[in-house]
Amino acid sequence: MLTGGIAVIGGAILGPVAANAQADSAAPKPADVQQHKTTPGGQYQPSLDTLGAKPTEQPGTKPGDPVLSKAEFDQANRIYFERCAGCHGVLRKGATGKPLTPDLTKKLGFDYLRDFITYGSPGGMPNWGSSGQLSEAEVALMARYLLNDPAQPPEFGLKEMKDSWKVIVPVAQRPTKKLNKLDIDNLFAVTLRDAGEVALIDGTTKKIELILQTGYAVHISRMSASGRYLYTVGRDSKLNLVDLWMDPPQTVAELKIGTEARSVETSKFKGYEDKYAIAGAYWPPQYVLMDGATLEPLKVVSTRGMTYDTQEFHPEPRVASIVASHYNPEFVVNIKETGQTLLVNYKDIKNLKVTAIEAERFLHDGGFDKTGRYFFVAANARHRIAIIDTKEDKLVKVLESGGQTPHPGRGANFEHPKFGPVWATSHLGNETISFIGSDPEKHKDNAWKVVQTVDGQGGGSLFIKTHPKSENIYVDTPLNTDAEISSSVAVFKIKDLTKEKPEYKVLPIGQWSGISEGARRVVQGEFNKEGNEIWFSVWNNKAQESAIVVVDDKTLTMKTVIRDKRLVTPTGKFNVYNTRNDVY
Ligand code: DHE
Repeated sequence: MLTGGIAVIGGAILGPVAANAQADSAAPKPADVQQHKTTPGGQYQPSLDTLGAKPTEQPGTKPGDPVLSKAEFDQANRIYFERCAGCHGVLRKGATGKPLTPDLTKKLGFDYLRDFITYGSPGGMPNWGSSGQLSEAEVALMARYLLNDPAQPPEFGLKEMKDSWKVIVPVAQRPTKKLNKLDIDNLFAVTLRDAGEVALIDGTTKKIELILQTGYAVHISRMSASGRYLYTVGRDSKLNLVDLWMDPPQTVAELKIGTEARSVETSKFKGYEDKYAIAGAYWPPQYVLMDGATLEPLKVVSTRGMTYDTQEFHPEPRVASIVASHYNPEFVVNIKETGQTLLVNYKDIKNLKVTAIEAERFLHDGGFDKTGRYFFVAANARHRIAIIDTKEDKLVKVLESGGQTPHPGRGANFEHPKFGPVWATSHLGNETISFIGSDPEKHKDNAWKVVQTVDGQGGGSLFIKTHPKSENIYVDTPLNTDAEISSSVAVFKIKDLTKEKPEYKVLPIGQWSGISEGARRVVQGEFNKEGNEIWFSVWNNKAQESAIVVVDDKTLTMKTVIRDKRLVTPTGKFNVYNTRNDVY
């Protein structure tokens, strides 16, 4: 359901769109804004609800500031972190939205703020009041809250991490060989988002082998280089380390690395397999290097610092995607607000070497090219892709993605019939699917250029997928506002890309699931190890039934539907083999 400019998905509010509060000189008039529509790209913003739920100290009131009681402050603070902080920043210094610090808000005044929050703006601010999302009293409360100093949520350093750290099964008590009969390489770790759980599903039998308790609104899973260990990260920054050799697999260690986090990865360079793990936080802005087998936190590094372009201090640069280099003992850590890609060398953690690459602001998600050397990362709010050479440790290029708000997931690699090897992304903001040349040796003229764009079903796409053995490219559109489009997937035949206007086939995955209730958003295709079938989540809200639909890649027909009451809000799926080997 899309309400008042925010996407309410699977029962979770994804957050507000970017605002331009202080950009407009006069309060917006209802007549100007009634028509404005929020784009899917704008709807997809972080909701910092873990932070919102934490007790935060109320800043003192300056003379002339509106006075908020403790109860009013707590309520406003919660609303701010859940709905506003994703765009305007935890400290209100601005991110994709404008800053809302008191020096600016006081110039605008109470009436302006109240009206802006009520009616929103065509620039992207949702109409929180007139949509009914916030009551009149809540809007007035938020306007008063914004006239006060920002609240500063607590830091989370090594001490707090160590206090949260649990080694449930010490390394010495773990098996020395695989004890269970699971086909680990073809297991799928499936995020059960609103349950705070991960399901382990067998890729052949489609049986749910196990449900693991994980962090709040668990986000992604990554596998160690050997495939033995599975790491999950919750939005509350809780990491679970699962030993897949045990019978049954179980969580062997836990750690919290902050208050809000989204990414985790493990060392993959030769000689360092399974040795280190890394996780990145949104709050506090930091990344943490850990022992791969126990999650013992070894080094906490702040990301606060200068923006790459204007070289201004940013107090809360969030850590977005992290991947492990195959060419150097390094993690590739992408920092949103400062626009830097950090190559963090883990060879000598005591004397940490970090190469800071000037990439682009608002880095989000990305993946490698098929050789594993070049990393493509979407600077989504800038509509650009930055390409990093992880062998030479340098920026290759930043280019326009060809569409609005690129969101590749890890992207898709295939041999284009005309242009040679390409990496592909779809877009949140429109129907464009872009193919970027990725072979600087044999196809030099095409390398690092958008060689072709094709039109998919519409905007609201989050993930594009193929497999080296597949002849198809699958594009989801879970955030499209049209129910038929958000519950289906477009499939392009690679061989048809030579046509002037390549056509796609629509797979009605939501309908195939047999579920009739809910929005049935279809999200994130993931191939099995063989590369002959692709799994899609049919994502309803927590109180409704969800499912996973397995599609035969050759015939593009439905093969199996996994329906089980334990499959609560399934979203991301991570096949062990494909994830540990970066096959996509
Ligand atoms: Fe994600 C990856 C952040 C909302 C499903 N998501 C990522 C990554 C980041 C990120 C930084 C890259 C991790 C990496 O590679 O190391 N996601 C965010 C947000 O900030 C955002 C927009 C809002 C929020 O408050 O969290 C957000 N993400 C979502 C969802 O609503 C999705 C669709 C459903 C869910 O489970 O939460 C979702 N994100 C995913 C998935 C991946 C991901 C499935 C990994 C894709 C892959 O193929 O690797």
